[in-house]
Amino acid sequence: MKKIFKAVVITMVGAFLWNCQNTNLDVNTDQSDLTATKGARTATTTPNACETITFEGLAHGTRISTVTTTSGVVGVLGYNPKFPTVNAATIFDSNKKTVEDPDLQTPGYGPGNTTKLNNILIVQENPNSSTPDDAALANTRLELNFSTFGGVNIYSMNLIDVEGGEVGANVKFYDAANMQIGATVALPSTGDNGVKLITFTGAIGVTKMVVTLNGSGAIDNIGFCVTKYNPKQCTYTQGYWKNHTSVWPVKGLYLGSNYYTNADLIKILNTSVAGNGLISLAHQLIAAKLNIANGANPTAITKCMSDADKLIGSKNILKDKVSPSTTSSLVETLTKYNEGKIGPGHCK
Ligand SMILES: [Ca+2]
Ligand SMILES: [Ca+2]
Ligand SMILES: [Ca+2]
Ligand SMILES: [Ca+2]
Repeated sequence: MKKIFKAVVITMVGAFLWNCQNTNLDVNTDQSDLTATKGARTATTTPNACETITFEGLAHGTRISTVTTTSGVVGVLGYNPKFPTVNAATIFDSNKKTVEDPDLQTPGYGPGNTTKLNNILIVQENPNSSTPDDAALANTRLELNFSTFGGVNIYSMNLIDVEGGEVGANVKFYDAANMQIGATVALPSTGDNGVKLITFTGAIGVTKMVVTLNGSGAIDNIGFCVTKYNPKQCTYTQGYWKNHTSVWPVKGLYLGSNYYTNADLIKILNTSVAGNGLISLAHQLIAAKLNIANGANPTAITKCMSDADKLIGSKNILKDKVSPSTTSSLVETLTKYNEGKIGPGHCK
């Protein structure tokens, strides 16, 4: 029964791969099968395009769905599992010592809470109430969506009042293809009324940031820069990367849900295809990911890469086998990207 199901899934995946360049196709929003693409993109950012979302200029209790920055409008969503259809993202003025939430005051009595944060962002406990009050519920989350102006590099955030049983809070970053970027970042305990500055590395090309608060708490000061892919960062073929392993910009890569070190990846590149679609796909996917890690703009193949990672799933490249017809359209598109026929162009 399980085998039949697997075969059906592979056939379905194979069928929609034919259109992997078609950006009209829906992105799979089922996050259960998202795989991490470590090997941080080394795209550059321009310092003057960097800014911080402070949530200032809005009244205590304002329900918000967007915040305007000089780079563009950022979508804001607050998810409260008790009121799943209501956007519960709410401004809380932390200058106030409220009856409901004295532990959200800044400066305050908690560890590291020495600076005025003014407005902070909470998930409202009861969206029908006009009194701002953070929800003490598991799986409340705050999402920031940067997709209207492309990818951003998220470098820091303030976290407020995450303590005790609330530990388990985390941050996830997603790219334009809704693929998770890097690993889930576990958030530390701040202590009661505590404030911590959380810094992120490798969160580049982010279109959506999801902060899951495992209870009451707040966030502020989201530091980001607009990701600028260097237009001169052209693409190289898989043959180039195979023969220039000393200049690889990563220490390893995810192919599907498995992580491979550079030694593993070199072994894969030196394995002949021999009628195995998984190997031919891995050859082009490795080259594409190395090109992107090297700063090449991934826009032309983000959907294809996402499809390729989904198709590979938990398969072991060096042990498993897939029919070449299942992977051929993906291989073709990734090869076009690596050879410069689509995307930023081949390196001169
Ligand atoms: Ca603030
Ligand atoms: Ca509360
Ligand atoms: Ca508290
Ligand atoms: Ca709390």
